Amino acid sequence: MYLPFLLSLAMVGLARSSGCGRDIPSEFPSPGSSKSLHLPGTDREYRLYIPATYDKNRPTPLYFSFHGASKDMLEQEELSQFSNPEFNKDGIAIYPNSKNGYWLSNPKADTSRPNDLDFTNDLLSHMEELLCIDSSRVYSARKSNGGGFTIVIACNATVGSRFAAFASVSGAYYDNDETPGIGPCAPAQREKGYPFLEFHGTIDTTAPIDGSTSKNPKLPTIDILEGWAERNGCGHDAKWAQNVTVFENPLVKHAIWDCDGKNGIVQHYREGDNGHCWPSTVPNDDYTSHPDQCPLGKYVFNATEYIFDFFAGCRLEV
Ligand SMILES: *[C@@H]1O[C@H](CO)[C@@H](O)[C@H](O)[C@H]1NC(C)=O
Ligand SMILES: *[C@@H]1O[C@H](CO)[C@@H](O)[C@H](O)[C@H]1NC(C)=O
Ligand SMILES: *[C@H]1O[C@@H](CO)[C@H](O)[C@@H](O)[C@@H]1NC(C)=O
Repeated sequence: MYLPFLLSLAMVGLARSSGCGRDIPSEFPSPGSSKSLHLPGTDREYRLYIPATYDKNRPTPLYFSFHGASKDMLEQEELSQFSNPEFNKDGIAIYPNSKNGYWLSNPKADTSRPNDLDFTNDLLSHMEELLCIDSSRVYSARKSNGGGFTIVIACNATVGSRFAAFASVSGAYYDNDETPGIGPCAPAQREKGYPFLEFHGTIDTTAPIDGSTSKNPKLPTIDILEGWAERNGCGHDAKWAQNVTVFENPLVKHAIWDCDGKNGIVQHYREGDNGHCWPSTVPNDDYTSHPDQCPLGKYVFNATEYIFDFFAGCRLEV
């Protein structure tokens, strides 16, 4: 008799989306599986994974995972392993597909409206309406060009403010101040700031860690990290609080910024002897298909594991 009362007490603090209490729509995957779908009323595709533990009455975290340039949602599901319950213990994973292989921020992206920001915003609303989402625990992770798009999302006051934290693996960071539909970085103000986790290989030649001035200019990773440190309340050009060795061979350094009482709000893994590859201790497609970029064949840690750990500590105030 007291059970519903106890249950409702247990849910205090969670942000229940309007989809809570609804049955899973018949076109969606059944719990424990994935399916490719279209966002209704658009030609945009995405892949959705619902965990076996899904309960329509319990708000569930939602993890976005965006593919790299000229890749797609299926490849990203395989690469990021966000549908693998060994990494993703209990969340819904969603893999949006780009229009033409490129995300807004890449010069080759299709910038016509509705653009990738509109799509991301609408897709999130669609999920919140149809599934029981914990709106304080919506996250965004990406690879490469997707990594650059992470920044685009975080920088947009409307869309970025709906995500609790951001992760980028080997991000390609274009300077988008003049790009139509993006413009200068202008995130909404919020107390908890914008947690940002970045991974980058020191021998990446696609999105070089120190940036590139060649045909597709990209910004140095350190500028991106310091930019988020500054927006999170660290001073201009703030140095990291720690930069520790986590593996000796290959050398992996973990840099952490503590800003304005928000410890570890910006973090970075600098991966020695790794190129444009999603770090994994089990060889993934990056390692098997691009031995030139990923000469070690696999890596000493799993980026996915670190991403889920980082996200677990980040919630929006709702
Ligand atoms: C932010 O994204 C929203 C949703 O896509 C869009 O309508 C708005 O124009 C964007 N804002 C800026 C400043 O670009
Ligand atoms: C951390 O230390 C490494 C090696 O000592 C250095 O190359 C790097 O610039 C430092 N900082 C960051 C943010 O990686
Ligand atoms: C990936 O990293 C290795 C090495 O630390 C662990 O042994 C694995 O358990 C881990 N995989 C997962 C799914 O966390």
